[in-house]
Amino acid sequence: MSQKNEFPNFPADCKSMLCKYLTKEVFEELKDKKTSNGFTLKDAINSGVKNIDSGIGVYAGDEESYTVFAKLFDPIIQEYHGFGPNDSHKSNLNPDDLDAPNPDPEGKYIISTRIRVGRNVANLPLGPAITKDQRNQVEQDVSAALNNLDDKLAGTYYPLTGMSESVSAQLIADHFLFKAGDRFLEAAGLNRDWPQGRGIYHNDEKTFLVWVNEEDQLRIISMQMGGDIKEVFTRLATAIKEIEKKVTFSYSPHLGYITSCPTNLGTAMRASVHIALPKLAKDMETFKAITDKHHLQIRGIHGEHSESEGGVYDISNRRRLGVTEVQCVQDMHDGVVALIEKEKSL
Ligand code: ADP
Ligand code: CIR
Repeated sequence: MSQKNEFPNFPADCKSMLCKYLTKEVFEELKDKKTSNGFTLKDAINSGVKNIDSGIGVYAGDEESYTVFAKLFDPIIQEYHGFGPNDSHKSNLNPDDLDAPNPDPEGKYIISTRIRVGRNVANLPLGPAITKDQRNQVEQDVSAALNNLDDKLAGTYYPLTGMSESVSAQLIADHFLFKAGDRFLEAAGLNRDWPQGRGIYHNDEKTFLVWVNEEDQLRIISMQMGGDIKEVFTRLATAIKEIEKKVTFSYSPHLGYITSCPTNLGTAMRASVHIALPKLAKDMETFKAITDKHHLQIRGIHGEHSESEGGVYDISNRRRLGVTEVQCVQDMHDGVVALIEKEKSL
């Protein structure tokens, strides 16, 4: 990183929200500010400065970053979530409020369903500003809490340190584990001291998993083959409640669950299916019209910034803040029903 605290030069074709909203005026106003954890504007924007193909390009080092650097974060939050500085967030994790019968009971289109939430521990910096000791303490406390879970959530915590290359490669290929060396996270300071302090907890069936100290301190995940969205949501809601008995999460009435990336604020929930839509894939305009209408995002099948393979896509809710968890999953369900209907008609 350049040592100078100068306005970054973005190329003319840069499309990130960072280059859109970091005007010279905003830069001048924020460039010498820091949070009480010492997190600066330069730290917050480094990922988008180093990766000019970022969609967003900014990360928070702590909850305070969202107020100290509000002139930059607020317009990004407004554009991504449609959520203003005076709006407030509300949470609803009650599966009884979800109307989501399996959109594909014959299993012709939906390969698998996954719902995750991000969580961070209250009163600690977020990953981009956390110290090594704090990160290791989070790992200790969270793995101890997880090792207390029982019944269908009972499982084992596997630290990344000491995990063989072949085991981690298989877990990544099977969509269970986060990948190493992500350049967006690297530039955000989220890969410091890798692999120490990181790991994955899962039950035997690998239907309930928790990532520890990746982009957020916890990513709580429920997943299974097929399209039973309600079962996946119910398992997730139960797991969150159990973990909350032992760990207090960072939550604000305005921004909901606090996360390092502003796209994850609020519910911090991404509910997705891996779905085969080979015919619709040949008409991306129609495909995108349906996903836009239902507030959905299209990713490739190896996660963010990956490509589709064989007409299989990762379809998930886009909005996470100012809508409840039930609404996030409802968005995904209703959009998937519409996508399958269209695919059938082609
Ligand atoms: P995140 O879900 O935390 O936003 P990614 O987009 O990188 O992060 O996805 C993480 C992993 O989860 C990737 O391996 C991705 O393929 C996998 N994944 C996402 N949705 C599904 C799904 N519905 N079924 C199976 N694997 C999935
Ligand atoms: C980027 O800006 O592309 C990365 N920092 C990831 C942003 C989060 N992704 C998203 O759209 N949900």
